[in-house]
Amino acid sequence: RRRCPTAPHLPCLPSLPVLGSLLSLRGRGPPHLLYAELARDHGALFALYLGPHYTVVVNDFRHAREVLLQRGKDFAGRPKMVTTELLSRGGKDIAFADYSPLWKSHRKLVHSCFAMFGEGSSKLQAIVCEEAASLCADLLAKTGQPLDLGLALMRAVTNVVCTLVFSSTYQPQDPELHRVMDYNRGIVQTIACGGLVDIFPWLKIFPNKDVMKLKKCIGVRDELLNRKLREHKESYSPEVTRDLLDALLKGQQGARDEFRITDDHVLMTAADVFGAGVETTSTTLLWMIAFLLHYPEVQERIQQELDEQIGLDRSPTLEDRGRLPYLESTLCEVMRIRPVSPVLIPHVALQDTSIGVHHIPKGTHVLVNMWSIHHDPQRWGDPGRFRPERFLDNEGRRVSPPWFLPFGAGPRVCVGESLAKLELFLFSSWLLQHFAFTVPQGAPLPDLQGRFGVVLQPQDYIVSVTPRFGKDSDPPEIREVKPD
Ligand code: HEM
Ligand code: PLO
Repeated sequence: RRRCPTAPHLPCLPSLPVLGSLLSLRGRGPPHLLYAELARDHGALFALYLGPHYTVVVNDFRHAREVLLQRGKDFAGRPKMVTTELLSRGGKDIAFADYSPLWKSHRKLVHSCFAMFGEGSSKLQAIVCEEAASLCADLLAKTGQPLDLGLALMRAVTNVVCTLVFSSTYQPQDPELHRVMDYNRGIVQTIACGGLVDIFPWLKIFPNKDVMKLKKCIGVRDELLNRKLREHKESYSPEVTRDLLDALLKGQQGARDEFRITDDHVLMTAADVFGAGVETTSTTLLWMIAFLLHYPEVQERIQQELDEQIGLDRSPTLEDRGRLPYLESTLCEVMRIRPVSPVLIPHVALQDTSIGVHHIPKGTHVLVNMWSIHHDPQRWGDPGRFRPERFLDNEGRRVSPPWFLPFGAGPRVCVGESLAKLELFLFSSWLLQHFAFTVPQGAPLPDLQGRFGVVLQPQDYIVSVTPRFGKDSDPPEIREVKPD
């Protein structure tokens, strides 16, 4: 077994000049499973060369806690990759931008915008409930026929972020909505997926099918974003902050020179929030329904809890959060067993530092394999089984162990965490209060393996929805939630 010269006790995969350790990795399935398998042979922390890049792979909680939290600042960098540089115009966004003072103030600005629109204010709840109501109406019209939930869910979550970012929404048949879904799909499948151009940047000089597809999708996205920004600038007034785009324009004007973000930063931030907001939430909800089809007893128990705590006379609101621990623990279990981001966006060591007893030189790439952490048999009994009860204590109260980290942690923690949790709670409670989800007759159960990309998505599947209220009882009243 090879050792790394800088960390003699850290196992290192065999590597060749130029190729690095690629020969040990080729054709062996999606990276999260491959790294989990390598961790079984080499230990939870090992190193490899992805092309020229010395990369350390973290597979257990103890090391992840050091990288993300205890020495989070040391590891807050991001590598430059061909695909993410294209997507973010050279790192002018939040997620794929390397650490810098400008990035720090930019991230802070986005955080404060979120605080203004979301989290504490009931404006966000009103937006989500309106979309949840529209989603339920959409599904009600399709009862009895097998359907692909993806489309309806995608519209609902897209409209939430569209309202937050641009103050606009889409009708179901809007061709622009379909364009957005198409370009997102293309980007998810090609961006930062450990593809060869990200490992060997010089490959970009050759025609490459994936890079061409990515460029085309980015072109479609940019046309849409440019139009939105133009319209906002035309109607901008400093007295009213309609949405995130207005707040960013305002933040841009107020800042000192060295912290002033450019128009490109504003656009790329909108793109991040729009992209992350849509793909992650819709994917988690799709995984949830897929698992509920496999585990109908879990679905029934959630519905029993909804019936007891809320009934059919009113719709769930955020105040009901503490009253629905089983629903909440099911959402946690979904994010544990199928983390949307099974391998976090790569981190980079900004200075010489360490993980465990091992020295980590500045510039080392670090991959945190959340899949391994969420499937560690030492921490989770029977990790392959879908068991929401693991997030409940003996009294039925919700508990969350520190090694459950679906949003990451530390300086690079997800900026949308509270928005995501709020949306997941409201959408899932509205959906399960209104409908029973079953596998259409003759159709197979959804595949639970997932389609690999930057986000781990389920394969498309179809489902039947049946309203849970009979002919004699009215559906729950959809009451408007008034903003403060
Ligand atoms: C980063 C998970 C929803 C915006 C991340 C990271 C994870 C994550 C694991 C990376 C942490 C790291 O690199 O160490 C999730 C999950 C979601 C979700 C599981 C929903 C179920 C959202 C939403 C938004 C969002 C709704 C925006 C509105 C971002 C951004 C970053 C990020 C901008 C980059 C942060 C940075 O690099 O500093 N998210 N996310 N996410 N997320 Fe989320
Ligand atoms: C989703 C497709 C969009 O077109 C572009 C985009 C922007 C931000 C990305 C997001 C995609 C996927 C999920 C990511 C998010 C930033 C943080 C989030 C990677 C590629 C996660 C889960 O880490």
